[in-house]
Amino acid sequence: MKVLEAEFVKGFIRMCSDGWEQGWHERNGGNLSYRMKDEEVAAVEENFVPGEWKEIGTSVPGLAGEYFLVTGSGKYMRNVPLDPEDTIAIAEIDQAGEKYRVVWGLKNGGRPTSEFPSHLMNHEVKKAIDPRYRVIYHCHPANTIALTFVLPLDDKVFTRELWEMATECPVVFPAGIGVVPWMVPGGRDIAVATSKLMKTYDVAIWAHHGMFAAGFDFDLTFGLMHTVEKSAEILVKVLSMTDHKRQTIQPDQFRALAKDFHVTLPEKFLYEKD
Ligand code: 2HA
Ligand code: ZN
Repeated sequence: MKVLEAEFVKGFIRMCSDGWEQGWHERNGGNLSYRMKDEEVAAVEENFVPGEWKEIGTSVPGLAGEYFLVTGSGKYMRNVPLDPEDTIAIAEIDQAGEKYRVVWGLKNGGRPTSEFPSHLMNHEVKKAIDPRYRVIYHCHPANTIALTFVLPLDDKVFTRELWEMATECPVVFPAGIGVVPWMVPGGRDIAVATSKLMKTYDVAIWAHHGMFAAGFDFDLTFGLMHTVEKSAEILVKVLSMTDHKRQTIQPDQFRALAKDFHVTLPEKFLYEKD
């Protein structure tokens, strides 16, 4: 089968254009990766032309031998649907989890996203928790980023404030949201900090930069990002009108919601406010 005919590739490309249409991918901002299933590798491997092995820049032994569909460094999300063979790639991880090689795509050269170390370390953590996790998505959504200038950079505050903005939020991200303070992007340190949060959460906010989300498939991961950013948009509107909410969802109301919707909401987020 041709790579571009495979359903997982079509889903990946659609997610890139959906993110662009949301305004989350100015210039070459943001990146996406997908850990391929064995049957998906088998269906397209006849097209593979392996390139040189290169250092990942970090170690991911839990991903040895895995294949990833990933956006290219410096590539624009808005161009992915127009020319996927130039903008995305399939990369294979070596048996030590130290190196990768491009086996398809990036036909005009280049390498996987500059955030490949963060993506892979997040994938490694998520795969160990539940092998159904396959998607890691990074974007630059304006409202979430705006909040990192006014809210304390604290998991508890971000989670609680975003939960309060839309009743579906605690059901969509019951584990909460992690926050990484400002760090230099692209390197191992920010990858380590993010993957540590991914042990607990499916969402990590990078202060003054953007957001990472993890999920089982494209719909769930895009939907998660969309829900968090929508909630952030409502909070930005509220904070633009007033610094005081006249009414909001209360801790006991969250507890009642958790019971009916069969989710566990950690008590650390249901603190009493002054
Ligand atoms: O340009 O978003 O964090 C890609 C990025 C880097
Ligand atoms: Zn970024």
